[in-house]
Amino acid sequence: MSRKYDHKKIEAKWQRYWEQEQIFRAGEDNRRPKYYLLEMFPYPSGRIHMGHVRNYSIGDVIARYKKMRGFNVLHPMGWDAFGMPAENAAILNKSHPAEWTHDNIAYMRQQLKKMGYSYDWRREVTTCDPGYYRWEQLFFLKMYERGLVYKKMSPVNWCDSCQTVLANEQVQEGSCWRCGSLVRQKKMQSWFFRISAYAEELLECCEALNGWPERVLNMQRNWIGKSVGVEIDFPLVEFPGRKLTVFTTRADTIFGATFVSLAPEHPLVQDIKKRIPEPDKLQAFLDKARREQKNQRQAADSGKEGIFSTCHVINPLTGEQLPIYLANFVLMEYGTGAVMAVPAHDQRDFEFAKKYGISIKVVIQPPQADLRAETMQAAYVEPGTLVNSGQFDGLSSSRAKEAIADFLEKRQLGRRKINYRLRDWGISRQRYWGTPIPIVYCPTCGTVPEREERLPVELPIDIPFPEDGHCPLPGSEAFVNTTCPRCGAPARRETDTMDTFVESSWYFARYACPQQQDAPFDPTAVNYWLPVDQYVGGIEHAVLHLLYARFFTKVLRDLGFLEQINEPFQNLLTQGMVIKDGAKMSKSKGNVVDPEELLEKYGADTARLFSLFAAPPEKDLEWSEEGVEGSYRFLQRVWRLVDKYGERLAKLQLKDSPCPRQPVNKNLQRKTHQTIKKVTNDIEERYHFNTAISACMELVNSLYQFEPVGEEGWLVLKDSLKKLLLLLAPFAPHISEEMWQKLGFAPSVSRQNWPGYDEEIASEDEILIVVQVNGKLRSRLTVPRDIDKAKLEQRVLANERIKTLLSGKTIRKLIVVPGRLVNIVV
Ligand code: ANZ
Ligand code: ZN
Repeated sequence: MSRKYDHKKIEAKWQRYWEQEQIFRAGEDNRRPKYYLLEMFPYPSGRIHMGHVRNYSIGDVIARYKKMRGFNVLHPMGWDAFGMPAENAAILNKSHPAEWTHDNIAYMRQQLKKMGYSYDWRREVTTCDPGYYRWEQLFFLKMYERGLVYKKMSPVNWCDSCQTVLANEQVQEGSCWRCGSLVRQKKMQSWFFRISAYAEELLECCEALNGWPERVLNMQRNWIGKSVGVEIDFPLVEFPGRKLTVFTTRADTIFGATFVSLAPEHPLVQDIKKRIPEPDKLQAFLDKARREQKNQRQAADSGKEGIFSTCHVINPLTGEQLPIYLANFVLMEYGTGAVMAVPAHDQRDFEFAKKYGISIKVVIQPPQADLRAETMQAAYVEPGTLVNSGQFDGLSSSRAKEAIADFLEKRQLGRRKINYRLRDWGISRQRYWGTPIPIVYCPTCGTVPEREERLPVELPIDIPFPEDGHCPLPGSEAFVNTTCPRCGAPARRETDTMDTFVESSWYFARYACPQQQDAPFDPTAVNYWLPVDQYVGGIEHAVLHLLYARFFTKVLRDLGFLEQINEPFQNLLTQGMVIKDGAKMSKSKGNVVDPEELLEKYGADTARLFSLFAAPPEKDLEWSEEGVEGSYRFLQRVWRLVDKYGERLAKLQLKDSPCPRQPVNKNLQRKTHQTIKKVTNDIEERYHFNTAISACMELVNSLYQFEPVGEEGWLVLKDSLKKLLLLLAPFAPHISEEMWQKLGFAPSVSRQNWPGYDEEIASEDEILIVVQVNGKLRSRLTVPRDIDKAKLEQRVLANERIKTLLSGKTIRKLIVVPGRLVNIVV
């Protein structure tokens, strides 16, 4: 065995060993508790980056730790393999997206293997395989049957030069991220998943997700955006017999409404246009509003603009006529697209009223204050007591909301209503590299779902991929031409593919039975493994992926595919970013460190240790070359220790747990048990791997100070080193395996049980130290039992009594008898 720490040789050796011995293969086993550890699977972009290293190292520590704790661990890995980058790269390199993707997967797979992650590689899932996406097409069909999928005309972001719909994230300041041309809103037929049908359940279940960070839950709650309010019908003055319905959460303010604002897209605008004296001015306003991005229009600080429609409504409670304005900040997608505007109590309405000279009427008084419209500088938006509100005067806001809702419902002027901000999930993409939507258009039967027996609808691979980036599907006669599943006549296939977020919405369930041929899931396997016990991934998915996956889990449950689970991820750990020179490591910033360089120079164990040691998982991790070197030095330090004693210790038979009498030996044993306790708690309670690793470093310091004497000393040393290696194994598995073997233990350390600790041995009980000056008893001190020499001397010299005795004298010698006494010779 080599004496130098040769990381390359050692890492290759143990990776081979783990693979040969199938150490990380997982299978259902009812005798053992299961533990499903999952990291968010990567997009096969070409190479792994430091963000992956961090994410997967965190996951791997937990997986290895849980295995050592006796859990039957499932730890799979796969590829989120569809998506636009493959198409763009293919255009750039004149290759095919499939080829590019598979090459990348092959490269990244061997990179991950070099990191020594404990994946069960037999369970690898690749989402662009027909054997995977065929099940997604089946889910689509089942959802279609149940009305959970529908097609509708809706505005989308469209880039003329790229000839494609862009996701909202792909629109940057109104322009296409790829070619820079202006993106326009285009109305198109698109497919939607009815996630809104699950809004309430998705919201309610947030309460039960106590293993999730509160921050993520709040982002989900806000995204779902439940609002409890009232819809109120306002009769239209200029259109007799017709009504305008508004949605409000503040029915208590209805007496304060002084105008009504409409979304530019509201259907009533068409009627208004016909009778307005200056339709051109109105049209100019509408065109401008249309160009503005939705989010821009609603931002609190953006300019509030509007135009008077020349029409009016009647406030059903006061009988007053109120002017109708079109306003750019009212969104058609929310509520009814119409708002009763109360400038005294809504800030946007306040600013709008000031700008357009509309009156302001106070109807809510704060406690102990007398608001006046003339002197108000801003809207008063808090609850209060009603004034100027007829029969409702004197009621509190909350009571008035109920009373006014009752009043409106009784007279059929309005109704209680719950609104959600959550919109249905638009999954149509006019892209090639995605799962084909299994729908056929027949001239006689119309829109017909594909028959299950004809799945998968395979994405054709052997078609030319156009250089200008056009989607080749609509032009591929072989793909498009088919027969109607219902009548058999010639028909055409849908050429939209699904959003790639659909594949990542259920991959975690497929890992339970990736080879299953005749069904998406094997009930025994999914019932055994799901839900995921611990999910690890980036906060950037707080809403999108995590919400979609939760939705999909509930849909699959209701379709009967997953029976016993409501939620996919029991616990969620969101790791921070990897930062370099103050910015997130990213290609665009040019500050990336390629993990491959780390692997080459220092090895996987160092790369893992650094990314775990430099920060707790949720915090950002600042890249530091010195930090990497520090981790490397630490591993070498442990290596040398084992190298120094290994040969001798390998011959020594270790009895179960030594029972030392000597204080020095006892001290080391205590330190060892304290370290086990600390590392265990840091992992169990908070995943604070950084403090766990520094505890191991301290133990290594103690081991360096330790001089083994006699059989007892050597036994304690071996016991302590053995436990150190067990503690290090999840963090730096390769070197731990090698040193484990060097100490004479049979491989593999990865198969061992996590060490236990004895609370009594670990307890830091205190001892009494006798302090002498020139041999005479002068004082007694209580100190921790394992206090080191330097600290003990400090404590003695800081003692008031000793200080006075020593004043003016020179200390010639300080004799320390550990655990007993200190003698100062002056
Ligand atoms: C009258 C009122 C008075 C309002 C007041 C607020 C304060 P959330 O809580 O987010 O649901 N609103 C309704 N539909 C809208 C739309 N399509 N675009 C923009 N704003 C809209 O917000 C509900 C409130 O947002 C509603 O209550 C409505 O203004 C406005 F002192 O009605 B409120
Ligand atoms: Zn037909």
